[in-house]
Amino acid sequence: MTFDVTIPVLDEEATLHQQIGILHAFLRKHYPDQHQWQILIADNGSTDATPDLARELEQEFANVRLVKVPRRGVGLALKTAWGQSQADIVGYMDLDLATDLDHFPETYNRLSQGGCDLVYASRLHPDARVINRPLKREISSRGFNIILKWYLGVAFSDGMCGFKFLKRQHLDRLMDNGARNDGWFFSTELLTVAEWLDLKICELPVTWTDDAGSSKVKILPLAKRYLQSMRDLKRFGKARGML
Ligand SMILES: Nc1nc2c(ncn2[C@@H]2O[C@H](COP(=O)(O)OP(=O)(O)O)[C@@H](O)[C@H]2O)c(=O)[nH]1
Ligand SMILES: [Mg+2]
Repeated sequence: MTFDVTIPVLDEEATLHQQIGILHAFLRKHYPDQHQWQILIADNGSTDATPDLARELEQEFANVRLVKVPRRGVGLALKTAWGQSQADIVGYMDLDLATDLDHFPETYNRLSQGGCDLVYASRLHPDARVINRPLKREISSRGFNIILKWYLGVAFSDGMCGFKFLKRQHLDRLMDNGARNDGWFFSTELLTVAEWLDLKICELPVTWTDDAGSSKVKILPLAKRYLQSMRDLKRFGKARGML
């Protein structure tokens, strides 16, 4: 099966070249056929040298592509990149490669032959290993997922982890049924709507190494937006009779 790995980026000039190099070398080693896969760098509104560096990476590697997105937002970046994709499997991971790359082959196998429709990384499964996570992120992540379970009645363990892959054939249905957010909440919507649609969702306990210093996430404003988005999603699901 073919696959596209999307990396959403915003002002990542300091690490873009190095991290894409690591990812490309890893994928090349495991999937030597360079026509089987692409890396899509989805940039929306970087004001530093990120787009120029991404262009250089396009020159360096035949299967790396820059996807330019007109407005800000990780959800919008992913929807744009996946919308242009022709691959059987689409998904994303964070540029900091916080989720250990060794989980990718297992993800691919479970989608291509394991009967899974969507595979997501979980940091909250008892078998996950989480390294260097600041206490406030750990607490907010657990709290957020508890609220999700209670408010939306979902069964998945970790809505926000930046490592998810799915069969592209399901994407339109997911988006038509509520996975629409332009921001970070899109990541959680994907799992929620996949549950509503009875897709086969597979949880992957992962090794996750936080690089908290580089995080762009501001917890309080984000939490407020999440809560609003949760309410909108619940309304949408109810109106559609899915919940
Ligand atoms: N396209 C896009 N990417 C973003 C945006 N904000 C963050 N990112 C990227 O999303 C990924 C995760 O960001 P990060 O700050 O590490 O989040 P954290 O690990 O949850 O603290 C990185 O690859 C960022 O470059 C955004 O507004 N648009
Ligand atoms: Mg990070």
